[in-house]
Amino acid sequence: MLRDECGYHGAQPYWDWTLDTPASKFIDSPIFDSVYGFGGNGPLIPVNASNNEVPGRTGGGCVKHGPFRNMTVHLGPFASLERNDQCLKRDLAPEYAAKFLSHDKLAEVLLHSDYGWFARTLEGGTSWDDSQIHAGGHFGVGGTYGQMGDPFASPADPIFWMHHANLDRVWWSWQKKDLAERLRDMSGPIVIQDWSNAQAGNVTLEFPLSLGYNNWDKTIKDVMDIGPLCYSYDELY
Ligand SMILES: [Cu+2]
Repeated sequence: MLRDECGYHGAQPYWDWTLDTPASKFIDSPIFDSVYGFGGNGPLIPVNASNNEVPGRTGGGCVKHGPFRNMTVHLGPFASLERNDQCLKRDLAPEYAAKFLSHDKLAEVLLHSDYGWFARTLEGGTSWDDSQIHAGGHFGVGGTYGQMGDPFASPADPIFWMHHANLDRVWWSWQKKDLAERLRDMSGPIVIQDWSNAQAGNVTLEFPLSLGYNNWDKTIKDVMDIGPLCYSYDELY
């Protein structure tokens, strides 16, 4: 639609966060540039004791610079279905981000030979010490108060799409290391973090993907190969 209806002829960008580590480089990353990027941090808001403080958070308020400074987010916090207009917020956590978005952490993920361990390693655990690259991008940008740290409202921050495009690039990089095998390798819990399958079973290649609004119902099997999805990556890890 961007190409056909809006005349867009550029690429779909991704955020290679490994380039923005160590922590001393994070806040000055070009992705947060206020002219050429997505704008940066919000001003520091002291943490409320009832909130789960992301280690080393530095912001929390409304994004004040860049193209999204006047953006209104309608959803959130969390699973609320009520319209709730608010500003776009960021709460950058450089030390946390750099710890979990490093080349070393990425290497741990890519080392696995089956998808189940690849995905489980990419997700990490539920404590701040036990995160991994997925959480690294979310809480490194969203901290305690930014939308990126909210599992429901995070897609409201345009940076979300850059982070998830890169996670897709990580997955494709991993698949390309043994493509014939890995185009068919799928597992993992249906319910998030339910590694012991206490709440539901594992996904399979037949698992349905409903894109509702986009009127496109497929199964996981149909999206294992990015070739038929008509895109590729300029560089793989
Ligand atoms: Cu995510």
